[in-house]
Amino acid sequence: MRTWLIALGVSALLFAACGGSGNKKDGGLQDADAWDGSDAGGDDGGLDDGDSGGDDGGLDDGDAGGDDATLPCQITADCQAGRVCEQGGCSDFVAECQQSEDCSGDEVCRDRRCLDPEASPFQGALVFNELLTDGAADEDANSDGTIDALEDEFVELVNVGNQSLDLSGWTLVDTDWGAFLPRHTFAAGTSLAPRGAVVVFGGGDPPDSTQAVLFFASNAQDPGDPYGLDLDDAGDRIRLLDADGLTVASYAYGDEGGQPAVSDESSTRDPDLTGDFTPHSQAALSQGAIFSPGTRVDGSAF
Ligand SMILES: [Ca+2]
Ligand SMILES: [Ca+2]
Ligand SMILES: [Ca+2]
Ligand SMILES: [Ca+2]
Repeated sequence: MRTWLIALGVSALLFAACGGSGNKKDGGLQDADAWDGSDAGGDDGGLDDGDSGGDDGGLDDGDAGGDDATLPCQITADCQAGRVCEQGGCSDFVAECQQSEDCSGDEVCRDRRCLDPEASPFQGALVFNELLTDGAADEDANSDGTIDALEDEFVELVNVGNQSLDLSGWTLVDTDWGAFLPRHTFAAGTSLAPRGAVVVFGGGDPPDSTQAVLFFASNAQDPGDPYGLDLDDAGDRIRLLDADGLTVASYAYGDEGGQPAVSDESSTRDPDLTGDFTPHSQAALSQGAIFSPGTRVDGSAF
């Protein structure tokens, strides 16, 4: 009898432990952190925070077993509407909060996600995938015949959501933002389809845009520093802001924290869209290429 009771107790403890660890992972929008190059990887976890016991109750119920992840996916655009891509599978959206009191710190509850109050509602829909901050690398990134330290700098962003994004009035700003003006402002009518990429070079004569990739030269009108993306080699932080000035995505490197500063080649996600940042030539499928503006590291389309 005594042995039986001990066995029952151990089973209950194991059950509670497994239930708890599963719930830690199932916050539907934890990927809102994954794309942020400046983010150390921490996640507030919304309602999961107090959820160390076996009973998750409430908002997590649909996702406890993880068995609704039936379709393989890379990004949310691979899933049906209303579902999100998490850990390689499509799953139902899981609310993080119903009200701001459910969130930690200064975060607010918006569309059932815990978000920084400065965060755009579009956060997570678009990621920084590749950046060349050292425009003096040994090849001609914008393919205009000249290697130029300002003109060949670029940022590559990809729409990883399910819907086309209207980029009208969205801006790229760097650390100097404040008294300065944006490094680039997207023109009215600029639309980016799901899985579409947009590459903004510092200047020069970029390739013509295609249906899959939009190419631009930065159009900074800053009288103090009128030209280029101004991506300092030693470190900087560049942010994409929506038309309301709220942060959609950011990437910090070097002396601004976040990722290491990379010289003579770009910094890219490996694998594309979802992976951690690495020097481009070290990405698994790059075959030593030093950058790939507008394509995956192996030169194929997104
Ligand atoms: Ca630079
Ligand atoms: Ca060039
Ligand atoms: Ca700068
Ligand atoms: Ca690329």
